[in-house]
Amino acid sequence: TTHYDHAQVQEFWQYVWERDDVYALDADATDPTYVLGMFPYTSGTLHMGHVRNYAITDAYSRYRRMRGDDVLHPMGWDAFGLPAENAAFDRGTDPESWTQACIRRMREELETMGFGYDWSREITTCEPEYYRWNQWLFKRLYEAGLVEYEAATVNWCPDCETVLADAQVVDREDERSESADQGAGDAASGRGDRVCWRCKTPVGRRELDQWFFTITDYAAELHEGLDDLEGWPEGVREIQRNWIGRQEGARITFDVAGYSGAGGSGDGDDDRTVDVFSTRPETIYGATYLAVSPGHDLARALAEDDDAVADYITTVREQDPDRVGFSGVETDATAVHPLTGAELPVYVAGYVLEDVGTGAVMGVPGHNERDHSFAREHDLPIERVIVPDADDNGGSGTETVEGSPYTGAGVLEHSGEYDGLESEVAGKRIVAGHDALADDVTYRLRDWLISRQRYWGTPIPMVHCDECGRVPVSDENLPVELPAFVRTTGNPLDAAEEWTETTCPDCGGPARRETDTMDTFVDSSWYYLRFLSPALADAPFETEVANDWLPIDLYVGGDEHASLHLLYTRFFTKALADLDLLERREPIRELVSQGTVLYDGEKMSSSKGNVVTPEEYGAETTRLFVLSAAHPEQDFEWTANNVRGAYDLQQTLYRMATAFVEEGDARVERRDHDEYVAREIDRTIAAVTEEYDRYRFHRAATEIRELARLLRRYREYDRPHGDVYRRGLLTLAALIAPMAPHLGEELWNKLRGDGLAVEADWPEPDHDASQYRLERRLVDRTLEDVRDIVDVADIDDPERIELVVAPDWKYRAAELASRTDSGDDGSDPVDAIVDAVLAD
Ligand code: ANZ
Ligand code: ZN
Repeated sequence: TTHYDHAQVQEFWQYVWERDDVYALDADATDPTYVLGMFPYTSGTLHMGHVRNYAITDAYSRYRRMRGDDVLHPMGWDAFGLPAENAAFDRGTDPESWTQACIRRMREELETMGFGYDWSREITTCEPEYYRWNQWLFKRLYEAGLVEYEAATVNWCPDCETVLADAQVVDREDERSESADQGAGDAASGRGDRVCWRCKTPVGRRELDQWFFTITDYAAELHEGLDDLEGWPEGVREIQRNWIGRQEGARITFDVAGYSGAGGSGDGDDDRTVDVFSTRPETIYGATYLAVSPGHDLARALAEDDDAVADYITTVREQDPDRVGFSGVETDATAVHPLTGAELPVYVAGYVLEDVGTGAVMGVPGHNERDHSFAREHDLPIERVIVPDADDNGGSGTETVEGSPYTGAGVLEHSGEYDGLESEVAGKRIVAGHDALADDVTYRLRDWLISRQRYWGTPIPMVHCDECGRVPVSDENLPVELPAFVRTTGNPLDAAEEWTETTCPDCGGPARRETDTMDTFVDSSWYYLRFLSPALADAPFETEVANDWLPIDLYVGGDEHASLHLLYTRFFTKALADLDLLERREPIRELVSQGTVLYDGEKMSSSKGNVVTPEEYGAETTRLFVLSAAHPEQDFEWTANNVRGAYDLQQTLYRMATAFVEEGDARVERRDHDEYVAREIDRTIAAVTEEYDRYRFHRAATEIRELARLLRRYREYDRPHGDVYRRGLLTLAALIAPMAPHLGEELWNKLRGDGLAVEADWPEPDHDASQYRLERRLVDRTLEDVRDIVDVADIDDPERIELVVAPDWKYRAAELASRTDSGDDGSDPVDAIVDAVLAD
């Protein structure tokens, strides 16, 4: 039969690959090429984003393998998280069974797609063998001072009496927040009427002690390191830069006096200082008040004697952050302006954020939007100290600053000795000229809150003892395993009383286990290391192996992970390096942030019901289509037509190989156009190699199609030369095998009859192909078109003509030229073609 039965072909080769264990990493590999796709969250089914992601890593690993590399291409499961808990709650099952069922289904789907993984390295984050190392690593970070236990504000449902993850806080209209995927990573948008997903009660706020990783200790390195990540898309680096939010400015110290509280912070002094951070020190003469956040030490101290302050702090804490606005309370304290000596009022204000800068600001209403709003609301003076440069015609120079603040650069006024200076120069001089000011850099990055008051995660390995305080569980007692799941509105771990009761590792007295579990982003921050030694029993990974095998050579995933996951992974790597567990400080060499698959302009997703399942067209068609549709980083539209195109290509290649084998009808003497085709084969090998090296699968596919078309013409025209034609077909089989491995095997098998394409050597050009590697983008030119182009452009350089000439046209013309004998003198047939065209 000449019909390519994709289902049968897929099943057959998948069986052979598994039987021959072709994807297992060679046991003596010393420095394998590490290709990794972001492991999937166990949601129950693969979506088109996964398929695209894993088609990319699969094609690249197959290509590297054929180039002769040892390749590490593993797969695992991001298996903890809130959705499993919700599903279990809704369906009366437990998260463990639900997750394992999801894994079974998804693994089958991956296998159906023919993705080649070393399944002996499979890891599952919800299994104690994995999460014990989360606990172990938590302890190492704890010992290194990178873990803190601090009060933080959480969403609280007063009816269910439980903490809610951001994903469990929904708009009143919504059934459930759509982005329930990764749990509580991103902050909820906070607009509208925010209610509990389960009981629809409006959500409040609560203060709870929570566990943090102090990622901010690495802010500077995380920021600077981005410049050297040359294999990362600039867009992702920019997202990380913004996330880290480096800001240059000055730290300004204000003396504060006039309140009677003893302070409570233990420094015992009535007079204290408050540092503020400002990006615009040149506006200092416009400062008309000082404001501290409700969590600032000064606010706490003032609250002791001032009920209004205490009440305000409580109110803000319980409020939805979006409701806080520009509320604030004036205190009895005053701050001394460090340059003018003026006494400024001191406010506690909710718009000043506790963990940004120093948690305090100097209010400059004339030049800062937020300060302006605050001043309007509290009748504070608004002063203008910078006017736009006259020749800047930057606008509102004459307008009063009452109406709107002037936030641009300009020239100073009402600023003492600095009047008349350009703002940038003035800023530098002001900082240099006063002890109360110093250059400073801050980062918007916050510490990583890892506590989740949920069941389906890694238990934080700490106990609370009345005598000893917080004590880590000893290493010998890891893992702290999850107790059986119970269905409850709150945190099931709080309900597991027997589990919670334990003894203190220090004093042996009664103690309670920590019931918070870890953010699932902890699991994914170091999983890439576990793949290196997945069965290791006494450590999370082997340092020597990691030092030899890292970095990840190619990491592929969706751009929704451009900020958090990739930042956390980089943080973990640096922290592990500081713990002497690793040499490398950056885990990923090349990163591909794959684009979105669209359907009618919308993201293909199960919630929109527009998922085209791979089975509809066969796995191979889907793979080939998603790879050939666009550059991996670009979005593309799923269109039936182009899917059909990917299907037809397979049929064509299959028919060509079948016909050749069956008919065996070939010439033995070589003519000019045989040489031409032979060189085109070489040229294609060189071009496809270059495209695969840069993950430009869509361009590799175009080259492959062009060669296929040339070979077809070659054969249709006359009996082709046996060796040339056969080599052409074998080349196609090898070149397409990384993207369409089942087809690759089938062709290889037909033409060679032995060995597997997956283990074949990557083809090498017979000739020096470099001289033929001219770019050709116009593939469907006819003779007439070419003559027009040559005429219009008045081109007389044959190389430039070659740029616009399609290979199949060149073949036909080469044949024409050889028949008119113009190629017999050994001249380049392409020259002869050009002559023929021009002479016509
Ligand atoms: C005085 C000033 C004058 C500022 C001026 C800006 C403009 P942006 O504005 O995003 O670049 N800031 C500092 N710490 C803060 C905190 N904990 N909570 C809220 N705001 C805080 O951020 C820099 C500015 O944010 C800082 O510079 C500070 O206001 C404010 F014409 O200081 B500025
Ligand atoms: Zn104790």
